[in-house]
Amino acid sequence: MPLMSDLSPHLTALTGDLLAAIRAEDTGRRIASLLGEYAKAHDDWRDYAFAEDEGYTRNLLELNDEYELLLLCWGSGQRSPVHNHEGQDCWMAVLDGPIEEVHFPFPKAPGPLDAGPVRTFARGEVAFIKDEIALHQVRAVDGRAAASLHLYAKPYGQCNCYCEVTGKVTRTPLTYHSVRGVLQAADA
Ligand code: CSS
Ligand code: FE2
Repeated sequence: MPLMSDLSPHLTALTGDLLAAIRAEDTGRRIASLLGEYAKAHDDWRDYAFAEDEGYTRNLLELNDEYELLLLCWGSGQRSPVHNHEGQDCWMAVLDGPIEEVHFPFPKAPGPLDAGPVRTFARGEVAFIKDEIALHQVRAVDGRAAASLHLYAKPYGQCNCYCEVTGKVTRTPLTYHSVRGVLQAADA
């Protein structure tokens, strides 16, 4: 586990509330509500935000045995690959948007992927996905940079990324651009 300094007060409160909710096996609705309320009310996440021209950044806020909380920063038009979530639950709360999510039904045969439902989320709105629902792709839209809070329960360090055109799957390590505000070496 990386060394982590203290978090700002509202994020500290959020990480504690999330841990209590997950340990109490609260509903997904409770977790979504904690994330959404934070996203509507607070801006201290900006202390941990880094943007990059090359692509969206993954900035670690909290990592424990139960979950991982990341701040993702999306430049205008930047997108994730189509990907899975390693059998884990994923909540995405928009901090600054809008952000578009496209579902892709899990492919039944080799070949191009079929896009499914598309939804757009504004600040304070929360998306939920897991592998039983679909694969997905996420991107910043409307010519604006965006930011989102991602909770993965439990944490994972690699995922499957899919080429939309061929369906080819690539096993992809998931790295951190920063850890609680501290930039990481590019090969970390
Ligand atoms: N799963 C992607 C972001 S979209 S949920 C990631 O963690 O980089
Ligand atoms: Fe995702």
